[in-house]
Amino acid sequence: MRTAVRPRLELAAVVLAAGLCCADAQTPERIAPDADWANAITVAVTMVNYEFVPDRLSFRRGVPCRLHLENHGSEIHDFSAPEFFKAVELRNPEVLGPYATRIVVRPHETKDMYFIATRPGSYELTCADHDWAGMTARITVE
Ligand SMILES: [Cu+2]
Repeated sequence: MRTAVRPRLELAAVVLAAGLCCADAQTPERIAPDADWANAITVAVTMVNYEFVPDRLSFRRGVPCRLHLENHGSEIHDFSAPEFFKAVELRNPEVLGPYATRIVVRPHETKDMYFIATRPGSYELTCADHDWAGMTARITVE
């Protein structure tokens, strides 16, 4: 009886351990366990009708960064940068809401995105609703 039960317990332990491992892999601290988020390098961007201020953003690869967005305009603006989002590890992916490619910021709202850039390059930033009005910018990851 004892020999029949025991392998099952061991299997359960292995399954449990695998489950914990996978759950752990989804938390960002797994990506950078020692990242010092309290001292993340902050870049603040103000969104107005119809500009990003500043319109040249620069981040360094491999260090914790915080992108602080403030909408001072009277319309909804978004931080749309699909290629840039592919080049970073997001600590708080929920900031993207239902979209995978942009952060929507309502008038008078602020949002923070915490991330570590992983891929150097130059990335286009637009407000998807107002790119026609020249609301575009450029992000550089060094
Ligand atoms: Cu806009």
